[in-house]
Amino acid sequence: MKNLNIGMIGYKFMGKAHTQAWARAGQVFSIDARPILHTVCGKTRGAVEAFASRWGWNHTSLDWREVVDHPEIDVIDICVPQYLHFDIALAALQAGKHVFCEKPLTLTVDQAHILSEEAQSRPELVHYVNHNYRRLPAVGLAKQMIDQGKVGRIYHWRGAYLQDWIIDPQFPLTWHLRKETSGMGPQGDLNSHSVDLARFLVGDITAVTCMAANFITQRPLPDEAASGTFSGTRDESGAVGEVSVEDAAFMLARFDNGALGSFETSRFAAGRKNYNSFEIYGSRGSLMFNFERMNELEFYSMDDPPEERGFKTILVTESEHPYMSGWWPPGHGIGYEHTFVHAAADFINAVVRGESIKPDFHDGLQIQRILEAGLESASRGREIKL
Ligand code: SOE
Repeated sequence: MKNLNIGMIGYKFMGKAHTQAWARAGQVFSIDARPILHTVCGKTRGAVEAFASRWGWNHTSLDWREVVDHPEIDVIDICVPQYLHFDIALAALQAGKHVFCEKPLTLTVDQAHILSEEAQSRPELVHYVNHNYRRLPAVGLAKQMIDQGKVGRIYHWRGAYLQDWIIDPQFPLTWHLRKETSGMGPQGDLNSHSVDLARFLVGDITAVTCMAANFITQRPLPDEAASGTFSGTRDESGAVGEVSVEDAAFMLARFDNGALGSFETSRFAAGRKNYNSFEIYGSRGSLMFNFERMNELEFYSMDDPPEERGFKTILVTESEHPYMSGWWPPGHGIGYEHTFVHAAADFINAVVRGESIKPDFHDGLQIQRILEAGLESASRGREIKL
């Protein structure tokens, strides 16, 4: 079996999730090539070396350009904050590498457009934006049921992606809260996932209208090296800086098939940890999903006799369910990290078979357009057509 050498840029939260995905994909699924943990890259020598030895990477690098240009490396895996995605992804495509990139694809539509064109001009390369929730068995089942007509014509999408990890005003101003490093607040970080799911399950979005809010406008400066997503450490100076992204955004959308949608996102929803949820209402039934109960999908069918109608909970752990045949017996659920394994397995197969994988950089561009239009609508106070 062919080896595929992976070069991973970044090694924190997403670096861990991706490493275990590359390592496990071939153990759990029959895939067409063997991913090799070739090189991991980061800024701080001691930390990147410690990561490599703990997680099984063969080499380390402190320079992403060296990794991108390395003749033995086939795939560039981008796990760094989004302000670094564009340069790395562009250089990787130009060096003839397949690219597996964390979301959202870029900081701006203009950058995403350039990446999408570059990818278009290199049809031999696989490019992928890691909206991992598409590869949850429950979401895959929802897609199958929609395609089988069980929900009928879709009238409504109701998405809510809520977290609470910056609700403390003393949580420091990490890169997630500055426009130059994150591009957007939860509209980019979280609604990018909801928009991806809505495009996967319902259809494309043609117009948006949105309101956004900032609840805390200044925060203590961070010790960036000691901080991560969900955990912030303040620096010792006691100085503060301006929050330059929204804290919450509530967006309404029109779909190309006539459905209406809503997308709520906030990092100020106390008690919501990773509440990535949606409801889909159609002419024959409804579906409900909430990541905090990720092994379940709720379904209401208009085809049931009226006296027996009600939401039923499907435990999505049968081997017939998407991706589940590789895992445990029925009732033995899976977790967050498994979505990354599914994405890695699909990506490897796409590379070997010369196929594309969704969502790709063209989808990443379209998602970026929708999110930016949302924030433009919030600042102008009117609907924006796409
Ligand atoms: C933080 O909000 C975060 O880690 C996102 O960046 C991820 O995409 C999401 O899956 C979980 O929350």
